[in-house]
Amino acid sequence: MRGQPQEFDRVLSSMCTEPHPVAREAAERYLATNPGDPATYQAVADLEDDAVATLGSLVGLDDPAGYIASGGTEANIQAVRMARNRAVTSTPNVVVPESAHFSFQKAADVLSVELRVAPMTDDLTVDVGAVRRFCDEDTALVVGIAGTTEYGRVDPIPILADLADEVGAMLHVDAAWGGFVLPFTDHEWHFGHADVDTMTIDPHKMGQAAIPAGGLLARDEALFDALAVDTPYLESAKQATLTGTRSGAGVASAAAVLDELWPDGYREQYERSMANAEWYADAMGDRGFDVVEPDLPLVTVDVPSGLFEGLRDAGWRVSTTGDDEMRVVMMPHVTREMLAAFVSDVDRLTPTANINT
Ligand code: 0PR
Repeated sequence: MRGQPQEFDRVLSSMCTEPHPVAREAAERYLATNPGDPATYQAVADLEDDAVATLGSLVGLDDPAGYIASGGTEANIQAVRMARNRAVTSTPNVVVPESAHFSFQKAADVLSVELRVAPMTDDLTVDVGAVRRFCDEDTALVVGIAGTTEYGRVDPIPILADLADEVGAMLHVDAAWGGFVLPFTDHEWHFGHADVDTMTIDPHKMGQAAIPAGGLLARDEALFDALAVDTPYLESAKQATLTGTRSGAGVASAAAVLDELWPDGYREQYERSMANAEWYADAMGDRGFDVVEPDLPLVTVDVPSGLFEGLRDAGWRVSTTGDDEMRVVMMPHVTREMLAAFVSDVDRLTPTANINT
């Protein structure tokens, strides 16, 4: 077999990270199990129940319904599918913020729903006035993002919940990345803060589980009825997941790491990541760059394209937003030493970068 997986020591824009040691160990042990067939693979099905129960504690739900999906994309598609299948109209629409992850475009495409994209305000959260204008009697779902992919911002979830309620739509919160840091902030984002129906929260991002481990949660088990199909040749009668055979490795790793880190380990990680975000934002601000101040541990900085290319050439795995700002995500593998080395490369490359742009 050719090649080596990349090291994480220069990965700065990914939302994935090195799995926690307990996640890695559990993934390996459960590699050959299939939670899609719980009657045969009972042990991993029990672990999935544990993982969902702990995710419930993160998001203010006492009795959560849900499952470990292949990732945030599947969870978002399923949330749209749930709302579409429950809607009474034959021409359903879904109102999403402009900051929504591109998985909602995939959802709209495969599910034939109309996507109405509401712009952001200057604070990089959704313009609720626009959401209000876009909602009508055909709106099946309103989406809010709790930790946007590009800027780490949190939409006003309680206001979106009220707007959804006014038109009889469901409310989905995409906390795929933010869900493991938001419990340690003052934001109002979860089932306990507002009338949220469904949520995406991915253990394989900030949760430090092995890939694939996304999460879809719902306020009520009955909501999953809209997704269930009959499974005549399995011992379980119905299946509400999108995929059939699923990764027992992902499920077991999520259960193991949630058990290990919730809440104290995740709190410590949040504090470390946030301190790194503030340190890096200050360092770049001091050098005269335009910095989008971090709210969650994700920092976006406007840098000249020549500098960005220079950093890529130096081996840094960085990427940009749609507006060409360089985005650094303070994942657990991102240390202060890494950031210091990165900033010193910024210093080394800055004169060249200025000449190139
Ligand atoms: N929702 C939000 C808010 C996301 O940020 C993402 C992914 C998703 C949903 C979709 O999740 P899955 O990728 O698990 O289906 N955000 C990252 C992005 O697109 C995903 C990513 C992760 C990209 C690691 C690169 C990478 O190395 O930027």
